[in-house]
Amino acid sequence: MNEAQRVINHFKGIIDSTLREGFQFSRADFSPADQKKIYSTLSRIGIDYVEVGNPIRREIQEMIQELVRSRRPKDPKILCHLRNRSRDIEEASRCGVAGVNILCTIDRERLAAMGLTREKNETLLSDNLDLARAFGLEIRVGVEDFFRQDPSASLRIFKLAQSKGIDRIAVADTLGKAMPWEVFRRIRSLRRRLSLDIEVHFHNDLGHAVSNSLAALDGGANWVSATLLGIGERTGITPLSSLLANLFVLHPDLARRYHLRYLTRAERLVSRLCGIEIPPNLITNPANGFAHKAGIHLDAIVKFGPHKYEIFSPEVVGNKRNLVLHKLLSGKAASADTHSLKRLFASS
Ligand code: HCA
Ligand code: CU
Repeated sequence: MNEAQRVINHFKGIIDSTLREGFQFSRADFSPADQKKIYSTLSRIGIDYVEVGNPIRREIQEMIQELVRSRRPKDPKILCHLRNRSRDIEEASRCGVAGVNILCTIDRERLAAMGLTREKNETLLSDNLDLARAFGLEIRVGVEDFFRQDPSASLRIFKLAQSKGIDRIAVADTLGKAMPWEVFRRIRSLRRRLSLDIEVHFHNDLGHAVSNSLAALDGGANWVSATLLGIGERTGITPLSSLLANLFVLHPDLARRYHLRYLTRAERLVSRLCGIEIPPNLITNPANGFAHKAGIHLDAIVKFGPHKYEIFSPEVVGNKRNLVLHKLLSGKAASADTHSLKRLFASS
């Protein structure tokens, strides 16, 4: 089996965290109405799960309840992101969400500040998993800052989760420090030791979030956490459009399960709400995502068609082609009839 097939065989779905991790982006402050718009845009794309914040904050709780009330059966399932605390689980259950994403810290100093040892934390987790189970919630347990923590301590948390029959474990690269080859190796090792689903969450501090997500899928991960535009804490996490574009390239049939043509519109919505441009390195950027400027590129496009310099056509992600004629760069193409050139290759 080659890498592309392995990635696709392991992949089960996407957990969008624009309403949780994305809310932690310095420029984000989504009103309840904005959040409903984001949720429905994610639903249109066909996203499997949407992660929301912790309902112990009243405003967040009201928002979650509103999403749950207006949710239609085919809309993404809603997951609350929680700490390893019984109170959080009780509040989530009261909201009527499908499940909980519990995040555990195993850092000794952080635990000590909460009056906990690793052992006490594990007992607490065990009780909280029973509680969430009793409420009939789907459960995921994640380890924060996985790549800097002691592997055996993480494995103990995951084994405990597995023994309780929970649905997924999650690996969070909280600082965005992991390298793709390390991700592949560590996830493959977890895959060999555990039978339950693995979710991954990669930050983008070093620019590896997308590659790391793919390396994790290759190693045996099943679920990927992403946000529209990739927004989140600091430089954010895996951008949804990049992730889906990769899956489309690896396996066009699988990515047809998602409606990629809504991606540009969805990322434009979030860019507008945050008061920023769509970053130029995203395929959904309307000005440059599919812009062609170099003479060599334009010439090949004229002679053979846009596929010579496009990985797929802009319509796939709901974007548009943009031919940029510049007297210094475009060579002969620049002297061609601009209008007919543009008409010929402008996408609808
Ligand atoms: C954070 C928490 C988190 C959690 C990820 C997860 C991280 O730092 O805000 O629960 O999967 O990156 O560790 O986003
Ligand atoms: Cu994060």
